[in-house]
Amino acid sequence: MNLEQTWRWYGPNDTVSLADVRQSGATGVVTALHHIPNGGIWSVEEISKRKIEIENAGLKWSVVESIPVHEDIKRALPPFKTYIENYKQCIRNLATCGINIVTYNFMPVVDWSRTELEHPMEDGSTGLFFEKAAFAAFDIFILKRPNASKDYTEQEISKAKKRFEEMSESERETLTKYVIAGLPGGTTEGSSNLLKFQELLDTYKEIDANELRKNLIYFLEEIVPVAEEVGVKLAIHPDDPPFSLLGLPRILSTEEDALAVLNAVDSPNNGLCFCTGSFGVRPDNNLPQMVSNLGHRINFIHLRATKRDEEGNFFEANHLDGDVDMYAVMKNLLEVTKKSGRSIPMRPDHGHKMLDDLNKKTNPGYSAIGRLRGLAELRGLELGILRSANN
Ligand code: DNO
Repeated sequence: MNLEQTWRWYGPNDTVSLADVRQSGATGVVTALHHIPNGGIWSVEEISKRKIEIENAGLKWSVVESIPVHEDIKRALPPFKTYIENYKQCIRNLATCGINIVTYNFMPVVDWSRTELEHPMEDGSTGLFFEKAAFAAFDIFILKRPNASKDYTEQEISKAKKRFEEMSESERETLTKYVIAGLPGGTTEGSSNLLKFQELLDTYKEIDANELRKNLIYFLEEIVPVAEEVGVKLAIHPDDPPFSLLGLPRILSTEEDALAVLNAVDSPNNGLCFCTGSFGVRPDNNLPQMVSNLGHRINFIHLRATKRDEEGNFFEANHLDGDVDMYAVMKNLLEVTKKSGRSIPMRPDHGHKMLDDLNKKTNPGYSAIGRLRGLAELRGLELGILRSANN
């Protein structure tokens, strides 16, 4: 059985239009009501309006990515119970409109993080890059987070210092903006200045990974019964990158982390967004094996490949390159769909900026042509595996 092919669309302001999406070969759209503030209720009226717009373009709204989880829920701070009730109402309203997969994440303060958005690739395209020394330079020398240096080795600190000294003022500003304001489509609780950002980090001082996991499980115990009742499947996105940043706890970086959350509330509605690019940054994550072990709870799939080095840097490679064994991942995903008889939606994640897109203003990682290349390669891979399995 095929995977359902979908495409992330940022809504009416996206430079890639729904008409463009229609030509990509995807049949489903992944989107969110980005104009509604975190913690607010998505009304049936607002959801329907967006849904009709998508359907008028000959597409289907397949997946919500994301309903952001308010920071107060992650910290279990009042009025978090109100925000949880609002979240339940969003789930109910989406179900009323026939939309039944919801992606979210539980990363404190910062969602996905990179240090460079247009890193030159060998072939002339550009891609997203996470440079450990640049991130540490931000943490220790720009933000000057108290005790930040405790989180790095001597060698990392001296590299970060050198990196900081090399940066121009405008490079420092750009890096700061990427980290504190967050990247488009993410759920980073944006801050306008370093002081406010540090204040936000401080609110997590007393919250370690165990505490954060407890808060996630509480949240799930509340919302999963509603999701079950109305037939909505939840899909938690892993940490990107899959390790702690800025001293913040992170709890969804490995298979063990995923199992702890999935088993704590044991329901098919409490599922995972399997993101190969996020999990793939860690060499100790065996992705094909994770697909097999977690497959029954995978409700949504992001396919992309990252390429890491020994220092902890990684860049986003083309979808079939990098460290991810995409053939084995795809093969095991198709096994999962065959066994369960359900088609899981997937989307090509983070393409390179290439060809005509190099001169356009695009959302980082979400330009059209690079993702088109990714989707085409992934569809070909899928077809090849399906056909040869049937022979
Ligand atoms: C980045 C995205 C993330 C993702 C959220 C899900 O490209 O994969 O921003 O949408 O973490 O809640």
